[in-house]
Amino acid sequence: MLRYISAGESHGPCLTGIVEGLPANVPLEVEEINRQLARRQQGYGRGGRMKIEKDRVEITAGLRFSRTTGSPLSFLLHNRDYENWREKMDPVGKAPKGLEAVTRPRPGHGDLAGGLKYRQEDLRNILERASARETAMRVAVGSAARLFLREFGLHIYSHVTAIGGVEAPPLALSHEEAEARAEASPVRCAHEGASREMVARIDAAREEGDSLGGIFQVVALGVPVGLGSHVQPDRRLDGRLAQAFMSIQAVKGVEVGLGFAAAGLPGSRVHDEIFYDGEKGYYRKTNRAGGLEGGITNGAPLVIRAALKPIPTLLKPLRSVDMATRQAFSAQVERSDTCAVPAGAVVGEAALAWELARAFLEKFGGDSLEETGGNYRSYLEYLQGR
Ligand code: EPS
Repeated sequence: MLRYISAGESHGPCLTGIVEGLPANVPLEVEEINRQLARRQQGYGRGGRMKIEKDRVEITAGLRFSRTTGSPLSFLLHNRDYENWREKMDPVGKAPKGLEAVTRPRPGHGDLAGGLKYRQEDLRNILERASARETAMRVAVGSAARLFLREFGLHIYSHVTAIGGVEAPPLALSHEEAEARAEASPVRCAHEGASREMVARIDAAREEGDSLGGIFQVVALGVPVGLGSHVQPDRRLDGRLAQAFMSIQAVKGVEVGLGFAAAGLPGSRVHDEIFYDGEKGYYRKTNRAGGLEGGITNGAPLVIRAALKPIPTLLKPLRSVDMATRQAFSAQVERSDTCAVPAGAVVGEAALAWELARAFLEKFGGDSLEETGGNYRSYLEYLQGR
């Protein structure tokens, strides 16, 4: 069983992640994990915090000479910003005199609900962990999962399809080309014209002190038929992916394949007809299902989209109520991201990698990479004969 848990506040000393269940002998290049962390920090529309941080993972357990040993892996990401927050965020000792509590919940954040639920007078104790800073660790552990999947030829990429109402037209590009163009775009959008418009829309929103949401698509290639299962709700891979994507901060909707568009089309234009060829075996001419049928991967590329709401920390004031005085106020904020959709796409890649690695290990098992590989190859041989 592959699992992980993380801890860490946005302005605390560090984020910590423990991963258990990756087989032994998986090559994990720390530089590759760092490359993914850097990708998450980029994207037009990010705010001042990203100029402070330069995320690099420190792996302190479970890895020896760049190979997993099968023991739990321990990941550490330092928050450079902690230097500026030491007084307010020290995990030990006593609160400094005159420490100002956060009592003004920001609409759209977990502040109010979390503060009430956990009986916190200082909402910082909620917002620090609710922050999307946590996604840095999701990318670190997702990148380890991705390196494992790479051993079996799986590849994941993403592109942004909409920001602030600017929609990229549907692409008639190969996966390779879509990926290359997205990587070259400041907003991870594979359509050049739309990419420029998105940048302009972000500039306009920043001027107005507003924020923008959008949609990103994540694709996994080389996924074998048979990951996930139809037999229980919690084993359906589409359900698990929905959870993994919905739990990314600011994600408000998830689609698989045609997604919501399927609701408005007749069945004859939704389902992917099945064909057989002596060489290829079973195949489809379309992939409207997005690679999942019955909660099981069907061998086609996995296609997941997620919609992000605009970041709720606005420079433009929104009305709220101070929890200390119950008085109405409207707050001005000093620092925020205008748009985090490109970063969200990179987090989405990590979420997909993680869930696929889990499903892969459930199907093929193995305590060492060699054992997993042997099981995988024997399954592929069996499929050859079908
Ligand atoms: C975030 C607020 C901003 C973002 C942060 C998420 O941080 P700060 O409050 O320090 O300006 O930059 O994202 C990250 C730190 C990150 O690494 O992505 C929030 O409130 O969710």
